Amino acid sequence: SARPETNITPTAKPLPPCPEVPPGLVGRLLIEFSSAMTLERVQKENPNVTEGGKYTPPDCRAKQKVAIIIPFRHRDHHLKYWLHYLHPILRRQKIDYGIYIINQLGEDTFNRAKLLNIGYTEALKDAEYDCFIFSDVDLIPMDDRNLYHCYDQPRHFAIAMDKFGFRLPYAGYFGGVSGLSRNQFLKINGFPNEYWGWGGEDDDIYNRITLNGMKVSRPDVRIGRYRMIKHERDKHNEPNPQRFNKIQNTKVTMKRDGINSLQYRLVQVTKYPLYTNVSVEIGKPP
Ligand code: UDH
Ligand code: NGS
Repeated sequence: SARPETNITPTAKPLPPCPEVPPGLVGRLLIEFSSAMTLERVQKENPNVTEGGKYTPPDCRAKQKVAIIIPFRHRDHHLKYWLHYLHPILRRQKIDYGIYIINQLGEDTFNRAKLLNIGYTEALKDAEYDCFIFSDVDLIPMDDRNLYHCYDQPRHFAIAMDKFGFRLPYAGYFGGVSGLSRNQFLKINGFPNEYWGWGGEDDDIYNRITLNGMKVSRPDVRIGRYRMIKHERDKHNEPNPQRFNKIQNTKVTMKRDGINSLQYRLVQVTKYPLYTNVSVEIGKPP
């Protein structure tokens, strides 16, 4: 019998799932910050990154959609290197991702963890992300086997930084680059909003994770290596004298201070070719 010819519409073949171990990884990388870098060059080298700094593997279906969140103010020089190194690494890792720069407007005291909470919130307004990776702008992985996706437990990626002699500075260190799934993030009520200035907010996040019955997951020390771009201490991010006291009280404060109490003013969202810029007013310490 004749087939109904009108039903023959060409349908795209469904993509296979991305392999657990991406085949194009190269392992150890040479990372340096002496050659000049421009956004034009990075754009030319990454033609498949789409507006807002997004990328989806063309040949396989990634299990997770990953938002990469960077707390930011006055670090354009570092951002160029970060984009130069990370876009190709993430592409080889077959990550389905978007890059979000959370830019604190004004010159009041910096607040890293609050910016990260804003990044989580704003990224979810943009797309249905499953996984959130929080990275300082000056940290570049030295090995592409350090896969930027989420794990069964909250992940600490930057475990062997050059400035610490390629070791953890202390067992509970959770700074630099970390990653939580949406569920893991909500389980700890997100991050604290009340750490103004430098220090302690990463320790508070570590406390939240362990107090909520989770454990930090880490890569092998030979793989979790990082270079930090050397720089002077920033203005308006002085060490917070309250930090030692505050990290003693996470168990109490985490219930009221977190994603459930986040307040800020969204001023502008701009989609650039290599990243999405989210500029915000976050207030100042009481
Ligand atoms: N950040 C900014 N702008 C700032 C402050 C911080 O973008 O003004 C972001 C940036 O992503 C940075 C991250 O927040 O990587 C963490 O900043 P930090 O100051 O807490 O940490 P970092 O280790 O510097 O980069 C600490 C002071 C180092 C002084 C060393 C002097 N030799
Ligand atoms: C701890 C800080 C952390 C910080 C870590 C590494 O002492 O926030 O040092 O700092 N905790 C407190 O101050 C309570 S670093 O050597 O990178 O400047 O991340």
